[in-house]
Amino acid sequence: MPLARSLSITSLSGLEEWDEEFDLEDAVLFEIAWEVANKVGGIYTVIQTKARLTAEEWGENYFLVGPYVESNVRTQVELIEPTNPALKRAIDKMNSSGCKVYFGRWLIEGSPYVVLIDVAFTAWNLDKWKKELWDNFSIGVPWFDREANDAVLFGFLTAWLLGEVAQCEEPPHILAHFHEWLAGLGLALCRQRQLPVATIFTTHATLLGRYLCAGSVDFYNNLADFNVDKEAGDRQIYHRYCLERTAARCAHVFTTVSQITAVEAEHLLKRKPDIITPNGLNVKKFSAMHEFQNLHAQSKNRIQEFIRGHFYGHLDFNLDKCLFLFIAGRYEFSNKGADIFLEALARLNYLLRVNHSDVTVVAFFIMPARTNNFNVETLKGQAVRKQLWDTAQTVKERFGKKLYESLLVGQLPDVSKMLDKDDFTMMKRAIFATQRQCQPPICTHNMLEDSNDPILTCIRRIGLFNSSADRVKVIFHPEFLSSTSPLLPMDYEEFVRGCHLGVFPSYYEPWGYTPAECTVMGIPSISTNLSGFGCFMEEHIADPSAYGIYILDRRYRGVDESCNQLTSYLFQFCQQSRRARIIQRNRTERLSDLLDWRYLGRYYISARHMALAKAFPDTYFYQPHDSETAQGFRYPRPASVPPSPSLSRHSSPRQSEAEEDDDRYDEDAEAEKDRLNIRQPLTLPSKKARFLHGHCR
Ligand code: U2F
Ligand code: UDP
Ligand code: G6P
Repeated sequence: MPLARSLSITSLSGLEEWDEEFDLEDAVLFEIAWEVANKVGGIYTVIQTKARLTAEEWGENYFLVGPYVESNVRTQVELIEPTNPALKRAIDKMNSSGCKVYFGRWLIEGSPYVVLIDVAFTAWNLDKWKKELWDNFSIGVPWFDREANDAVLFGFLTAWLLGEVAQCEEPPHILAHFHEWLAGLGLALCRQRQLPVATIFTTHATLLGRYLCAGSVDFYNNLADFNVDKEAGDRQIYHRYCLERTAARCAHVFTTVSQITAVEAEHLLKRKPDIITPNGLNVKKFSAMHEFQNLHAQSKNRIQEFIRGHFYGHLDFNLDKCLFLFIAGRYEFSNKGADIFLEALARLNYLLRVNHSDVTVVAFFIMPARTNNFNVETLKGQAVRKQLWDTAQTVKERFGKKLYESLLVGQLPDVSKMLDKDDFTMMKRAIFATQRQCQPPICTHNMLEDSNDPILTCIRRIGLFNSSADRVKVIFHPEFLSSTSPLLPMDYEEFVRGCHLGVFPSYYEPWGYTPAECTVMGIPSISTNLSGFGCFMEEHIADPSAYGIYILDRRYRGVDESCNQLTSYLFQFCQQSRRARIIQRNRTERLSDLLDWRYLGRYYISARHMALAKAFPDTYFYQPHDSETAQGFRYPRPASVPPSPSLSRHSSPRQSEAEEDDDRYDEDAEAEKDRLNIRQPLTLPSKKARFLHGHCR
């Protein structure tokens, strides 16, 4: 078996470093998820961004296992012969027994190996396997639940694969990390068949939690009291719930993505997670320190171009004083907080109007819904803008030619003759084309369920119709963004960079990648203390809002109060000067290291060590770091923010206006000062693992 490389992290400016070396020789890691090379949602982001670090740590001994989806494989995977002899034998054996299992390299950073299983090809086993599931676990899966059927097939096939690897001569120590209920059955089968496999189960949300929150249940106050079997049964997800609960209960190590989901799991899945494994990102650092600010300016220009087209004929606001806000993600209207965002926008509109503000806010809603493609009015907007641009270019060329000819004969041009009648006719025609009878549209697409769509219904109720008196305009883009779109040709990352603030006031959010992505791009965001991300940031930053991390209280306040708090955050944000926004973005971006897998990956490492030690106690020994209360860190209040508690409430950079006028104020010096301060640790339940190989307890 080739040697795995060990991990050594030394370059996380200011953060506690992890530089322990440990020996992973003789162990192989399988990471199993339905979203391996298959984008469905947030779990894909977890696996895809973490791959580079895990591949660095495990080298040739790291294998991701997922479903074979032809369209994905064609664009993302290079199929090759299996590199590992034990795995090659296992795959060959399965393929000669009527399965289709592929091996390749996933073409992402870290190029990890992937084993992709065609579940449909073995669907003829479904009834047999379902019977086995019923006989051994008493879980009955109904025929009509396609996703659960896939989970059964995927589960039996992954357990088969691991069983084959375990049967080879001189088998390695196998560690298998399963993500989410769709992959969970493979774990339960490994345990039931008593395979020599160390298992980890990570849940990214609980099924019941998601369903209960989407209804009108007071979730967090009743967590301990739900009759879980009945609630699952009422929602016709009892079998899925059983698969999830079985995996959580059977795992050697059970983890969730945040503390808030840990509490949820304890009550709904009846097992307290052994460790929290927060979600990280693969943070790219630019060599020029403020490059991300330039990218913001570039992307913002492109969004402004779109706005010019969208609001043609109604461009009565100053684009230079226009702020772009957005919410994005799964279309779960109340779970994602789109409901209170809209309500807060209506209140903000009122505040900006009565205060005669010259700021205009454009709020984007990027949430995929069922549509019939772009609507004509929106496409026309971009066509009109293009036509005006072309007209201006034509006139400019003709103007330029006359100017040139005049200079050639040594004369200054007669300005009154530079534009002739034809030019004016052309320009008048172009201006006439910008006349519009209707308001600029709210929605960019033809919605299939227009009359009962929750966002559109709410907009109708609160009356935000993009009228010229409104200081808050709304654009609903019910499709994920793409750089090939004829309307807004930008990918999601470019779009986020061009915006000023991400707004994610979620009610149910186990982690929430969207605000984390904003942070590493240096874009401030609003999240809540009911989201894994919000709680994590609250725990690690003394004054989050000073860093552009606004955390809404949805835990201890009623909806109306939370909405007022959101409105006041938005209003405060609108009052910031450009200089203040630039300083704030710098501070936000400084938090990137905290969200980097190079830092957060250590929790996965601990979970793996814990599992190996539990499954193979004669070989591996796990001991948490010296003291149980291992010290972590906390980002201090930025050096330039006054430390007085009375001021800390509004500690956005606006409060530091004195510094804005102060020539001596130096952001880079502030950054350095903060980095040094970080070295003074406060609290964090971080357990640094000491991991010994080859020693018995
Ligand atoms: C959790 O998020 P999930 O990804 O597990 O959420 P799901 O509901 O299972 O997946 C829904 C995904 O489907 C995608 C969209 C969603 O993320 O990207 N989608 C789509 O591609 N097209 C559509 O038309 C509609 C939806 C959890 F909830 C998060 O808080 C965590 O951050 C995440 C990772 O741990 O896991
Ligand atoms: N996203 C995307 N394109 C878009 C909007 C969002 O790819 O146009 C991605 C975004 O980058 C994030 C994911 O969708 O990674 C949403 O993840 P999050 O954890 O916020 O919520 P989930 O939908 O997984 O519950
Ligand atoms: C970045 C650019 C600046 C630009 C600013 C606009 O910092 O480097 O050149 O002026 O963005 O900021 P704003 O918040 O107004 O979009």
